[in-house]
Amino acid sequence: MPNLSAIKGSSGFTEFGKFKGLASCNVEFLNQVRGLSALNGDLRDLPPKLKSYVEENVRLCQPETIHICDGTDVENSKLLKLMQQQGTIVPLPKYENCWLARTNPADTARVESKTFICTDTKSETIPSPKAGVKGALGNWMSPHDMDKAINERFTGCMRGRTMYIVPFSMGPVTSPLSKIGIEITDSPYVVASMRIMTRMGLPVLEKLLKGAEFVKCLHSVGTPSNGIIENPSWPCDPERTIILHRPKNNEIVSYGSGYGGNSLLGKKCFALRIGSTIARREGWLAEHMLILGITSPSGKKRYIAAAFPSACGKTNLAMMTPSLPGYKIECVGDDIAWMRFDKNGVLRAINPENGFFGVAPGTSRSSNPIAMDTIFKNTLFTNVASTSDGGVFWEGMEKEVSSNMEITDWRGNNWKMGQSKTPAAHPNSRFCTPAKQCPIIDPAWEHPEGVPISAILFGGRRPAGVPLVYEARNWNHGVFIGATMRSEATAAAEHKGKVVMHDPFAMRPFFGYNFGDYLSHWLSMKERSDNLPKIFHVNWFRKDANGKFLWPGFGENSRVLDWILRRLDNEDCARDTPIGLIPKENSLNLEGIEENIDVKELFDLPKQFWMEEVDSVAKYFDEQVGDDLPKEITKQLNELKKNVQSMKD
Ligand code: OXD
Ligand code: MN
Repeated sequence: MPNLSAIKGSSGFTEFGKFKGLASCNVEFLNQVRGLSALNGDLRDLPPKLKSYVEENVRLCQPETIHICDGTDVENSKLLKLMQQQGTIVPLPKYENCWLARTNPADTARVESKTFICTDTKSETIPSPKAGVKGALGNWMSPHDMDKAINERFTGCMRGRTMYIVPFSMGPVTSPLSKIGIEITDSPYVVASMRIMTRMGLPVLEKLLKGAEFVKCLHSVGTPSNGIIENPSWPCDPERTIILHRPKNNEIVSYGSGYGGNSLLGKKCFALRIGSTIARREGWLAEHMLILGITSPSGKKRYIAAAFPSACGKTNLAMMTPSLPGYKIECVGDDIAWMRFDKNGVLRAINPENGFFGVAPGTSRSSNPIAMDTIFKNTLFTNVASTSDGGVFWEGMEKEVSSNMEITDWRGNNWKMGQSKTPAAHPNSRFCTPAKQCPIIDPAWEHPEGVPISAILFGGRRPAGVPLVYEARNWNHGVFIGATMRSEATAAAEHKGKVVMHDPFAMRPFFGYNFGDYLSHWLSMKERSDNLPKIFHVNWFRKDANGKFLWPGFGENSRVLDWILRRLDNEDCARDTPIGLIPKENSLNLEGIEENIDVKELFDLPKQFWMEEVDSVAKYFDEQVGDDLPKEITKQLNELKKNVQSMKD
């Protein structure tokens, strides 16, 4: 049995020396590695697939050195030191082990337009849009074009750099629901972030040695074709950035960006895009959902999964401080859920991640005190503003810094509260922080069997027409509600403005395969259980005619969860409407709420709005999904149309 003792004994660094000039030959490569030091035995013992994956990419990328990551503290400290020397991060002395990275301003968000899924045929990846319409459900690339894109960008792209080999697990290492990945990257920032966001290092290598399969994740920040790196502290190649996925080979290739979902390949690329294709093959669900545990005043605990588009408050809901007395919320995850029916038909979920990569602006003592109690140690901040006392600042923290504090914005310029015209923190600035630091992390958050899910919520930012909460009549209706989700665009990707976009299942940027097939897969889950979770739609963001939010949100959302739990207990507190079940009059607990709530307007269903909504959904399905739309979804749409037509004006 191979062992890792040499790596374990290496005090953190597993460097395999200088590899200049050994670009071409397999045998030579391995011989050189073997000849280097006592550590070589480990490389020799690595599973053949991993060995050849590394070897293949050394040949392609031509790094100067290789570093196999063991995930230890010693290793992490060395990487942090290196990043400081390179100017990538600065320490934040106000806190314990916290760091701030400022990116190249051209590299600040996910790039959906440059993200592709590669399959033999286009229809495996995306439904065919109607003639003359631009597809909005993902981008396809042919295998030939993918190979070409890789060769054009990756050949020699790591010259002069270290290639890090990052073994990581999505999900607890011992869980049968987890999956392993290997990220090859030339970014120490990515390594340090992956160490927070995933389980990374030796325990994963051990599992690989026992024969576990892995998803291949190749990443480079890139080198522009003219060879000039404008901002050496944050190398990237924005013009040629590309994020590629080949589901057939469980393979991800990402070039040109060091930021978030573009570079931390365990997250969106693996856990959602490749994850959803594996989930389809294996009969489970990989979803863009938070997972929370909620205990009612009677002591009964349930788990809820909720899908909201990027930057719509998943982290806030997952860490909510309930305003309703007697309720307790505990957090399992804030972004991704992998869910599978067990042999008893119970839907079990794990959070495949190990940390939170949360949007910083808007997070404050008043909006999310739990997050604020989580993030001020062992955290890597990116593109937030900094304060003269060695701390951080972003929009929403105005009451949390004294007025004489000097602030430096995310670009490194002086910034004055109330005077500067640009935001202090980039709207998509982030904290990357270990989940276990969350004071309300659920005791079962790492249970290998996952937590049992009783309800699924869909939601988005809907300023008009959509009520605070409604319940699906059954599973198929719930799938339809997920399919028709829409939300105002946010800063998480490159979209601009307040346009309301279709974002089915909050997965539009993350589908790994044809959305029509994805819908069929969801519909087929019905066969797997007699005990399906109930499905709901929520909207915390409805506004009145003056543009003021009708619902206070945050901790008050516990009132909506209370109603949902009562529905799970089959309480007779719902009434049917053309769109689904909404709370019966006075059944939403508003006791003690400070605001004046216009319940009538919150639950109003304007006929005109819903007629337009039906038309917009019908147009979207027709233009974007066409023949790939499952018949059941068409049936649900016709039913909604009929119901809406029969509404009173
Ligand atoms: C995220 C996103 O970073 O959805 O979670 O963009
Ligand atoms: Mn997300």
